[in-house]
Amino acid sequence: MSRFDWADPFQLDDQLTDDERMIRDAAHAYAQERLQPRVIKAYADEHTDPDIFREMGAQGLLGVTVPDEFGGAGASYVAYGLVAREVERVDSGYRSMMSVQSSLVMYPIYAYGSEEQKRRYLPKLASGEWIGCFGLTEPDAGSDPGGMRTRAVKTEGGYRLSGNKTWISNAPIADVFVVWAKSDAHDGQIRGFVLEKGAKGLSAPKIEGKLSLRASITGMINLDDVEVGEDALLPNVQGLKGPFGCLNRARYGISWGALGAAEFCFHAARQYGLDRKQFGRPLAATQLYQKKLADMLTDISLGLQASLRVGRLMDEGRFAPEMVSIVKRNNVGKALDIARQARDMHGGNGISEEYQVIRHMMNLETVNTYEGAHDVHALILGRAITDIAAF
Ligand code: TGC
Ligand code: FAD
Repeated sequence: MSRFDWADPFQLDDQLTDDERMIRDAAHAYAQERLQPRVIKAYADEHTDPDIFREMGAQGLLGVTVPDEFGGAGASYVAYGLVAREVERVDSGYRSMMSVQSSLVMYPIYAYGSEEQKRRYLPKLASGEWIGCFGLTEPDAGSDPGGMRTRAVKTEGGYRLSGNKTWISNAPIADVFVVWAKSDAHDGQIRGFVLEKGAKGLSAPKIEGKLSLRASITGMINLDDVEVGEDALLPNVQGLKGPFGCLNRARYGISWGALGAAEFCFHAARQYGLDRKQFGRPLAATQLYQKKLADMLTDISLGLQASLRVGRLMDEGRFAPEMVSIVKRNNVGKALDIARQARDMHGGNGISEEYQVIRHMMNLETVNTYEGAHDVHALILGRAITDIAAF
């Protein structure tokens, strides 16, 4: 028999390789030493510091799964998940910055790009010198990206792009834009294009007034007859499976990340309950308080084991997208419940920025919606179970 550790109930640590533990520890140290001290002010001021990309790049936290010949770390999907967990333990917005760059910008260029595209973009994205964004969602096409209106029209030397993307993480500070459009030269199929800041007709205004994910900048991408060369097209994929191939990776990372935020809230609620006395005893001495902690511990531990399993299958090339839907939907939904409970367990202090649980709670509302809303993942699973699409 071994001793029970409430902070690692199923001995997850033992199930990791030395490399994974090393990457996890480096991400933990960076997140706690460099991100944690600035997050409260960044969130209050709705400020995104672009230097964070360069810092993450220097720590090897961008493009963790991309081979090192292109500047990545060449590590496992489990390592990538562990990084997401450590960064999101501080703030979902910081994890968003990291995961868009890694899974939604570097991955498609690596998986679908030409050799020239890989050499031009990946090393600078890995170092954080260039910031990337991923434009799929449109004002009238969110859960249903197949309904997008953005068009690519063939020209003599390439393509002319027109349309509008919205709710795009990193867009206002991006140097590189991975944009998905229906292409008339390819039977109206969805194709990916890599655009660069400064292209004529390309603008990316900031979306103001977010009350969630305030440390991560979000914007639109307006494409007003943007002319690009043939070399902007991602040559090796067409159809919705292009963007979905990227989303599989990002959603998987989120399944780990959200549990990092949940762990922060759980640990904070535990400590608060031990420190705070009412009716002559610590809150943590009451049955209701302990039940809530027990529920949190259970959901976090089960969720981490499930993400670890999906990550191992991903590393072996044996995962199915529905597995990702299970862990994204479950872990984010549970994390949101945990953050709401932790907010309540802190009483009045729970609404203060100082205790941080309300910031996680607000962030997780976004995480529950983006990368496939909670209910949309239920419908993806429902289709797999019944063979009937109920979208
Ligand atoms: P459907 O008919 O199901 O599929 C069309 C084609 O795509 C293929 N496919 C996939 N391929 C790989 N992985 C997946 N997960 C795939 N899902 C579908 C499918 O095989 C088919 O291929 P082919 O060759 O036969 O054409 O498509 P549908 O239009 O019925 O889709 C329905 C649904 C609900 C699955 C889908 O539209 C969906 O997932 N909606 C959610 C949209 C979403 O997740 N948007 C995310 C935007 S990016 C974002 O939020 C970034 S936030 C980042 C941050 O800040 O962290
Ligand atoms: P809708 O699709 O209109 O959904 C609204 C509600 O209806 C949801 O509850 C949904 O579950 C439900 N619903 C939808 N369809 C059905 C159905 N058939 N049956 C039952 N219920 C249904 N997108 C990008 O491309 N790139 C990014 O970098 C990016 N970053 C984002 C950052 C932030 C902060 C936010 C908030 C969003 C971001 N998104 C990004 C967009 C995100 O992916 C979409 O918001 C998400 O896919 C949902 O689309 P929607 O907002 O249009 O909602």
